[in-house]
Amino acid sequence: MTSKPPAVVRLYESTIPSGNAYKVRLLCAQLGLSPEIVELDILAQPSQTRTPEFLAKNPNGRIPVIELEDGSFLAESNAILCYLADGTHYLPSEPLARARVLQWLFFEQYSHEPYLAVLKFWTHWGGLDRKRPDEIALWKTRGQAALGVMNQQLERQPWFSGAHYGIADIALYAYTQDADDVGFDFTTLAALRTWLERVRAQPGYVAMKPDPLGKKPTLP
Ligand SMILES: N[C@@H](CCC(=O)N[C@@H](CS)C(=O)NCC(=O)O)C(=O)O
Repeated sequence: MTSKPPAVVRLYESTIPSGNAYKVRLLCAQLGLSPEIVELDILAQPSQTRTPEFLAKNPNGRIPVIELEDGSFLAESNAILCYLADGTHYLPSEPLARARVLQWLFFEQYSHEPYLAVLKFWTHWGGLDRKRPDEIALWKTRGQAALGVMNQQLERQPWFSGAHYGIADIALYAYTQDADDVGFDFTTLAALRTWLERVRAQPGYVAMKPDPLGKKPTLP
């Protein structure tokens, strides 16, 4: 008999809204989990995630990180989603269905988040003015391509997690939901737009915390 996995007691995230941390907050809300929240200033120089104390929790020096009741830590948003969703209807247990969820989690980290999240970070929190126009254009092209791939998949099935909403949807929703703010174009992506609405209608849905600057910047 396998023993019960240790419960989450604390979530380390950032003071500014982070899509990667939001994924964990959304799943926790939907699972009825309320870990203590510790917010770190990632815009500080150096970031509060680069202290020896935090590096002992995550050697990669990034949030989100969860702390478990046995005193251990787990980093990487999508690994955290897998851990928390295990044994629930947010992550199928059948091997192929589960691997297909992983397919979209890896897609999110390799082909989606590096473009949408990074462009959002440069635009909202600084750095866009130091980028060359061709660099910005490349990030925008690659991010837009990822949105096109998502739209194609959603023309075939309602959810990335399979027949039901689950963690692949949560992972991909985080940086897609407000990508139009930084210049991504949804006009031809009807399936993607209706999926965003379906995610927002899920039981236990919570929105991402607001941007403290309250602005909606656009790309030059
Ligand atoms: N692949 C990681 C990315 C985590 C990440 O990039 N975190 C950012 C905030 S969204 C961070 O902690 N930045 C602070 C730093 O790099 O010092 C994940 O999915 O959790």
